[in-house]
Amino acid sequence: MKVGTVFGLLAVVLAGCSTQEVLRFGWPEGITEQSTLMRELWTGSTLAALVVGVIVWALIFWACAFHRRRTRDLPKQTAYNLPVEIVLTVIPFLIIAVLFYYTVVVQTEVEAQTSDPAVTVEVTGFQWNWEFRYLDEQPVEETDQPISILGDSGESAVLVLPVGPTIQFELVSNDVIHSFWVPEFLFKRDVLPGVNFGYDNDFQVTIEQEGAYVGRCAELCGIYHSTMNFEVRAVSPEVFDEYIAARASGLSNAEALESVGEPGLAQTTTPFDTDRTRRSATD
Ligand SMILES: [Cu+2]
Repeated sequence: MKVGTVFGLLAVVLAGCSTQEVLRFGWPEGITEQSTLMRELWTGSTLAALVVGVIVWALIFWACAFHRRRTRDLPKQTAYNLPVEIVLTVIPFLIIAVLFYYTVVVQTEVEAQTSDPAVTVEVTGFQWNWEFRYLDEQPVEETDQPISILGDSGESAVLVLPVGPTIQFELVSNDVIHSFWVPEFLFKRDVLPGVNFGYDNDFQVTIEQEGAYVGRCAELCGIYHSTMNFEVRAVSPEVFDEYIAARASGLSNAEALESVGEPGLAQTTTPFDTDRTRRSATD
C-alpha cells in the first residue's frame, strides 16, 4: 500500500519532466556557461547526498527491523569503541574534503577571467539606479564619450549584450554598497565605492541564451533599494553590432533597440518614481 503510494507520487512528480529537469534537483535555470558549471556541481552534490542518505536510511531500517528489543536484558554496549569512532570521523571528513575540492574547482572556473574579453561594461550603481557604459565599443560620434545607458524614473536601463562572446563587468559605486544581480546569471557581486583606488571588482560571463532578463540590486542600499531594477537584453552578436552602431550614431537606447527590431523598453520590469521631492506632505 505504502509502496504503491510512493510509486504513484513518483509517477505524478516525474511525468512530464525530462531527465535534465530531474537531475537539476530544483536548481534554477541559468543562461550562462558559468551557471551550467554551478548546476553540474549541484547535481553531483545532490547525487552524493542521496547515496549517503540511502545508506543511512538502510541502516536505520535494518536496525529497526532486525534489532528490535526481544528480551528485557541490557543489549551489548558499544560506547567508546575506538575503531567505530575513527571510521565515523574519517568518513564525514572524506565527504567534506571531496565536496570542498569540487566547490573550489567550480568556483575557480566560474571566476576565471580571460585577458581579452569581447565586451567590457562598466556598471555604476548609485542611489537608486544604474548606469552602464561600453568601455571598448565605438564611442558616440558627436561627444566622443562611451555609449551609456542610464536608468531613471521614466525608463528602466536596458543593457544590451551579445550571446556567445565573453563579457566583462567592471563594478563601481558612486555612493554606498550595491549589488549587481541578474538572477539568470546565478551570480551576484557587491558593487563597492572606492574601487578606483585599486580594488579589482570585475567578473566575466558568457551568455548562451537570447532573451530579456531582469536585473536587481541585491544589497539593501537605502529607501528605494527595491526599485533598482534593470534589464539585460541578450541578442545575437550581429544585432549587438547593429545596436552599437545605432547608439554611436546618436540614437537613444529605446530608438536604437527599435531600429534593430527589439522592443525599445524593458520587458521584465517597470521604472519606479524615485524622486522624493515630489512626495511632499500635500500628496
Ligand atoms: Cu542598490
